[in-house]
Amino acid sequence: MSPLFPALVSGDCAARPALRFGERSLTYGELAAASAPLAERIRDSGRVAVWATPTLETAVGVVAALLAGVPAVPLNPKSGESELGHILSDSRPSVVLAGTADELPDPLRELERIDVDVHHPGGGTALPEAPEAPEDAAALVVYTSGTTGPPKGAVIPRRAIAATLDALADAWQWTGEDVLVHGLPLFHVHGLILGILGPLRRGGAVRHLGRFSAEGVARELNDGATMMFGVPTMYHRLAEVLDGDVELAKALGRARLLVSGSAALPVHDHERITAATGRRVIERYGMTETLMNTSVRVDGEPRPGTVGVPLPGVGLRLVEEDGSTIAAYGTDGAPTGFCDGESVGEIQVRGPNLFTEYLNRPDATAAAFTEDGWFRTGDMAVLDADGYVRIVGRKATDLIKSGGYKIGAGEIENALLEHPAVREAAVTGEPDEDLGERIVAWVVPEGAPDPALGSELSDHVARRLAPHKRPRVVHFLESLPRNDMGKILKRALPKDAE
Ligand code: MCA
Ligand code: AMP
Repeated sequence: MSPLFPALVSGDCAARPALRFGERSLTYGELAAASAPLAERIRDSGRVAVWATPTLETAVGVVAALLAGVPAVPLNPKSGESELGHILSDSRPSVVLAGTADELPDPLRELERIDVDVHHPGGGTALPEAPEAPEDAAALVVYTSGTTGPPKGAVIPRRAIAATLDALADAWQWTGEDVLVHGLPLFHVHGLILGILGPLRRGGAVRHLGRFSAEGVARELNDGATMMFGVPTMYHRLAEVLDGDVELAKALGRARLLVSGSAALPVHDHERITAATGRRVIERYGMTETLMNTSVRVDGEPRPGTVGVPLPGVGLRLVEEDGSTIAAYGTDGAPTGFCDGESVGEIQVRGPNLFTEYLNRPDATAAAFTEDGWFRTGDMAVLDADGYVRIVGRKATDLIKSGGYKIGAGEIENALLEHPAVREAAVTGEPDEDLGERIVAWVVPEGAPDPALGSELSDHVARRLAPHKRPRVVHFLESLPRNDMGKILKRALPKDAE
């Protein structure tokens, strides 16, 4: 297959900047020199875990795995014991790639550890990508939450990465001249595939902030960065400070492209940013399993509140509960059916951008596709007459999007129930200005709750799963509302009023 990173393997761009994390950076030549020997070393490994801190080491480690044709499993370095244990026993990596100074938790100490050396001497060597890696070979296994149970590993083939990044290049006129700035985590599709592999596929540069901040964004946009990627919480935080910060407004006004994704950006935040900067934020819609499906195009009409039109190569349809198609819009031809901006159906997609399977979960993989091979996203939407997609909700209320992270109510409930002071637990997502949704726990305690139990339960979830999965609010109740069958009626819970 053709290489995933032509600029890296050709050697033509050796002197061009590729990656920058704070003060540390690599040109394409240096990236080739660092990743080539690492690729050689892991070529015969099974899966390779990557301790995905927001650093050069993570980027080099993932690039090396892709060059070697070995699937990489990015790990959230803040994963709690139970989540990390599940991911390791499910994906069974043989090696873990980490930075020299990283302290790895116990379960990872059992694996062979390779410290990534980003400043390998002898810069300038370029390595051809593994010629044997076919297009449908696994490139990444990315863990994503469902409504119940632990996260599932979505197996993402090389083809999907190439297809999605090239479709975005078409929609955004994204070239090697672009310099991207972002502060997204590197263990999810948004930050890793779009935010690191995207610029590298184009032969352009990325500057990672390590941690998102308005100052960091302004500094980089004032210093030549042309695009920014972020989740709505980041744009909301920018919108909150824009009024009093003329310099930030000027910096954002300089950007060629401001892109938001992973959750809906409220129209109010779109409007505040446009009013202050003169720039429109472009939304795109994707999923771990599908990579990117739709986007507002730079040559199209920006329409806040929509996620744009299907990307090249993506087929999209809206489907009724009974399986009948309401409307469709795909690669071939104009929108058909009820493209009236009112008829709601589940978004189903197909195309080269899709994952191949959930690792070790043939049942879940089969359930995710229709009989005729379309992927059920679980997102509900309407289609406008000109093909713009407007997401109106989600099929499963037990999936929560907080800060752009997808979190299953079930996994948090299970973690809460493991705590000795919890007799019963239910978890809901409530609207939150900053996070989109905040996680709220409803707990029936064993006996009278200690005043500190709320924060203890929150810490317990952070330790077991991950800090972003911790309940932001914990309510104590005498009993949970249940129906005649004993099922918890979440809709009958009082609204969280914070
Ligand atoms: C807080 N912390 C704790 C606890 N409480 N640690 C342990 N125990 C606790 N009880 C720590 C956190 O680890 C963190 O540490 C710090 O306190 C702040 O945490 P938090 O409040 O959760 O973070 P935040 O500042 O509110 O983060 C907002 C954020 C973040 C930066 C917007 O939510 C974020 O990065 N979101 C991006 C999500 C994303 O990339 N989604 C993509 C998946 P420290 O200070 O060390 O950080 S979706 C996807 O990929 C699809 C394909 C798509 O369409 O894009
Ligand atoms: P994840 O499983 O973490 O990859 O999250 C995928 C989900 O994020 C999708 O199914 C959508 O619900 C949501 N999502 C992603 N981008 C957008 C967007 N621009 N607007 C609304 N929802 C989005």
